Amino acid sequence: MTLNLFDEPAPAYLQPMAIAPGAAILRGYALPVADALMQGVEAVLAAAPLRHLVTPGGQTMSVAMSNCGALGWVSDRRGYRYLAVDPLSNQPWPPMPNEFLALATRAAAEAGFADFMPNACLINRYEPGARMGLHQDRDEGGKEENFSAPIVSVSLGLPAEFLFGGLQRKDKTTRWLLLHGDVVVWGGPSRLAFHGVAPMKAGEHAVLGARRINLTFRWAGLDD
Ligand code: MD3
Ligand code: FE
Repeated sequence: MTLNLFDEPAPAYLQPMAIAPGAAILRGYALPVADALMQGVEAVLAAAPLRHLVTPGGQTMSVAMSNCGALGWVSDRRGYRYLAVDPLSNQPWPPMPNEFLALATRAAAEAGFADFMPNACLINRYEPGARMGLHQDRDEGGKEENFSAPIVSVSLGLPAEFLFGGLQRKDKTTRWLLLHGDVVVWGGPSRLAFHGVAPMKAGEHAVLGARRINLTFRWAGLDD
């Protein structure tokens, strides 16, 4: 007897699981393209190296960051903002690799955002001990405060304990383990939810070693 794959139901990850209104997790969705994504990451980082940004309050972030696409997120003593040029090189950020854009738009469509067109991809690199405090992502909205576009996140490498809260800092958080290949789409009422990442545990991922890479795809407007 031959297994007819065409009669199989769609794999579970093609049914996005809602974790909150507007937020859907697609477990393992990026696994088939994880190696291609990592090739893109290494190419971007060769042109725009990871760096530990300083917050407006003067703290050096434990997560190292870079960007690709038309706009990149930066932080320094003057504030948080999106820039078209990498301040380290005074050159445009590297273009978004085609596989990045293809995965992000396909995942957004699975979650109900058919015409997501990201113009920014933030690359976060976590080593053991790195963390990200509870925050909202508000810098994309521009002057118009337009948050209609979702954010798509892709996790690669070591697992992370992700904290997901509500629209106010004091709201209680739920914890989600994000694994290599997981994709999450954050839109609608979840777009401005507080969230963070607990300190990373030590570990060794078979492909990435002792690190986690998180890609977040965004549509960002400019303030001017
Ligand atoms: C929920 N990054 O870069 S990705 C960030 O794992 C950031 O590196 C985390 O928070 C990381 O800003 C979390 C998941 C994520 C990203 C954006 C969100 C969740 C979100 C925006 C709104 C709500
Ligand atoms: Fe965030």
